This record gives sequence, structure tokens and C-alpha cells, in this order.
Amino acid sequence: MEILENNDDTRDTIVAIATPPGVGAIGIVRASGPHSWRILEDCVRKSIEAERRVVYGNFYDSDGNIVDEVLFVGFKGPRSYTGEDMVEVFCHGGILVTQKILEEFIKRGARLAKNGEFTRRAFLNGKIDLIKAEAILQIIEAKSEESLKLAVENLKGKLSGEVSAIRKMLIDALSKIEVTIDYGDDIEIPREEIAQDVENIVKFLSEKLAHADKGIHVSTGVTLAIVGKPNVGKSTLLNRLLVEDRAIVTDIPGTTRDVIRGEIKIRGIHFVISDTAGIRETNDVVEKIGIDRAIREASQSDVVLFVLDATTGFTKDDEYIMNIIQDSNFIAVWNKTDIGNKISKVSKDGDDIYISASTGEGLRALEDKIVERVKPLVEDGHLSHVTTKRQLEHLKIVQQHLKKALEAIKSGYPVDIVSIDIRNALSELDRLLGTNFTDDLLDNIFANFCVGK
Ligand SMILES: Nc1nc2c(ncn2[C@@H]2O[C@H](COP(=O)(O)OP(=O)(O)OP(=O)(O)O)[C@@H](O)[C@H]2O)c(=O)[nH]1
Ligand SMILES: [Mg+2]
Repeated sequence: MEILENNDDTRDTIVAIATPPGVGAIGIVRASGPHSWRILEDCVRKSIEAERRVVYGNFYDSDGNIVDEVLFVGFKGPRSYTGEDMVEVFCHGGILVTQKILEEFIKRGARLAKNGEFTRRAFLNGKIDLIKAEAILQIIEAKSEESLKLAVENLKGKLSGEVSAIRKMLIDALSKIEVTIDYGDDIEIPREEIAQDVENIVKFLSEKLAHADKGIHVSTGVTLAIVGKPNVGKSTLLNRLLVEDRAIVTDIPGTTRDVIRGEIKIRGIHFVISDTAGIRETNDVVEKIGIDRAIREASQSDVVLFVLDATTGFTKDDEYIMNIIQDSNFIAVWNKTDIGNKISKVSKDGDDIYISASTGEGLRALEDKIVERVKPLVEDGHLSHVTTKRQLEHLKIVQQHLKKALEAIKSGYPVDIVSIDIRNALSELDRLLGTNFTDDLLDNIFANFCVGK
């Protein structure tokens, strides 16, 4: 079987198994593109007749053998997920059955879809903008009620609507400027009015940006790094928090070499938690790389759990680590309190936590402390619908252009200069929505989707 994997042609008919690999009650194979109806009709030996109507039939392979009894449905573009002609086949959820149905489509001229290619086509065919495409991925990946809610609201057009509103306000401001450029001699230039318009938009945007981090945290999870010198019980703590034997634990210092991640929910908040290599001076090349990664992880995380050993007390190694993380939002966690009591106050707020990762003692207090620290990051009430770093970056650039425009108006620059800044802001909004895009950008976004979505 030949699969044309590097064919980017958007006129191809693409096919994929849409249900997760494995055994289940039902398996779904979906196809999109100009030949999707013909291929399916060929396989079920009857015509689809009406779009959006479920039909029962037998699915035949090219030798005339029945592969399975199936239900199928056809959609006519543009009234489909991708905006093209599409079909979906519902078969019994076996690995071989779905695979065979997929192969029959490919034998008849369809090609295997790439990750997210159905959604990519929906975007290219104008069914959704990029923000909505991101929302679809977030719905699939949602790990908390809040992130699901934000994603669904964005799919329904919440953030896209806000962005379009800003766009409209900018176009209004721009048309006032254009009039003064074209008929400046006859019309008094309403500089104050334009300044006021732009100022209003800057204010509106500032409010969005002020709460953007919260939307992103809710959607992608709050990051929590466990750091400390070797052998203090970091991996034991990770395993305890995940309630899973994820990381290797031994009494040999330097056991963990790489960053090990897991995801947990604490009091409804979604965390991405990472265990790291013990930080110490070493000549071991591999260990050194691990330690660099640990330090990077600590600097990039929202909260750092600085694990200390109650059997050794605060040592020179701890002092070294403390210097590295002093600007981080860290919680000092004294571990092994079941066998040691050499403890001292380390936290800025004097609020050290005492635990035994082995017995589970003190874990609740630690979780309470973590939640207390991250509450401001995810607090409800002001949740912004900006949910990805990409969205945030574009909006920040829009804001910069508009601030420049405002300065230019206020310093009495000619209005055509102001209009350049506003136009730049507009094209940045277009990039955010995807009206203006590059293939690289699309590759980046859709690579995170599964095949069949
Ligand atoms: N008694 C006691 N032993 C612990 C506790 N936590 C960890 N240990 C033991 O301490 C040793 C080191 O534990 P790890 O979790 O591997 O320590 P680590 O900080 O990940 O070590 P590296 O990966 O080498 O940096 C193991 O023998 C654990 O069983 C604890 O709370 N109490
Ligand atoms: Mg470890």
C-alpha cells in the first residue's frame, strides 16, 4: 500500500481513523475531499442519496468480501466540518476493521490525512479562524472544567468576536484619518477625536492583556518544578503527588538525570509538574546536562518546590540552589521528617512546609500551600479568553503599534504617519485571526492535533 505522505495538495481526498487506536464499541473512519462520496458509495455499493442522513449498509473490500456492517453519513460542502464533501463511516470498533476500511479508501484514491488536516482544511475553507482552531484543540485536551469552558466559549466565537470588535474600531479610526488625508484642506482634522478613539482601544486591550496570563494558565496548566540537591526525595515526592510510580527512586545521589513531567489536579487546578536532576557540583557530563535542565526548568516554572533534607539540614549545596531560585516563587519543603529533624527556616515568608514523601505526612499542608500560591494566577472572575501564548504575543504587538499611534497623534505628527501604525496594528490582528498566515504557522498549530481531527 502506497501512502503519499508528503502531498500537501488541498484538493486531495484525505482519510483517517477518527477514533482512538484500540478496541471500542464503535470505530469511525472519516474522509474529506472531492472523491469522498464516490469512494464510499463504491465501498457500500449504494448511493448516499441524501446528505446528513444516516444510512445502514455493508462495507465491501475490493475483492467483494464484506468487511463489516456499518452506518454511514455524507455531508456536502460547504455544510461540513471541513467545508468540503465529507463522509463518516461508523463500524464496529475493532483495530483491524477500522484499519481495513481506511485501506479501502486509500486503495480507491484517498490518501492518509496528516495531523489536524481536517481542521486545517476547515480553516483554509473559511469555516473557522485560527483562534477557533486552537479552541478545538483545547477542547480535546481540556483537563479542567475551567479550561473546557474557556475553549468552548472561544469555539463559539468569544475571543474572535472581541478581536473583530477591536478590528472594527480601528477601521473606523482609520477611515476618519483617511478622510482628513484626502480632504484635509476642506475638513478640520479631528485629531482629538481620533486620539480618543485609539485611546479607548488601547484601554480595552490593556484590560484583556492584564488577565491574559490567567486564561493561559487555566488552559495549559500551572507549571510546578521540584528542585533540590541530590537524594533529598524529589522523585519520591513526584511519585507521591502523581499517585503513580513515575520516576525512579534509589538511595544513590544523582539518580534522576532528565526532567520528568506529569500532570495532576489539586483542588480542581490543573498542574504540569516536573521532577528534576539533583543540583550539585559534578564532573559527570550527563549529570551536568541534567542539572542545566533542572535550573532552566526552575526558572521557567510558575512555582518551585525547593526540597530540603531534614536528615542533613541546610547545607552548602542548598545555599547554592537557594541563590539560583531566589527570584522564583518557591516553597521550601523539608522532607524526610520521619527520620530527621535538622530543620531551619528558609522561606522568604518563613512558611516552610514539613513532609515525609515516604509516608505521605504533611502532603495536605503542602497542597494547601501550593494552591494558596497559585490562586492569583488562575483566580476566576477576571478570566481572559486569551488562552495561548500565540494569541498573547499578537495582542501585545497590536498594543505596541497602537501606543505608537497614540504618541504620534499627541505629538502632532502628520496623520498619514499615524495611519501607518494603525495599519500595522490591523495586520497583526489579521495574523491573530489567521486572515494573514504562513504555512509555518499553520504547521506549528496543526502539528499538535491528532490524525483524524
Ligand atoms: N525516610 C525517608 N526516606 C525518604 C523520603 N523521601 C525519599 N526518601 C528516600 O531517599 C532516597 C532518595 O530518594 P529520591 O526520591 O530518589 O531522591 P531524589 O531527590 O529524587 O534524588 P536524585 O534523583 O538523585 O536527585 C531514597 O532511598 C528514598 O526512599 C522520606 O520522606 N523519608
Ligand atoms: Mg530523583
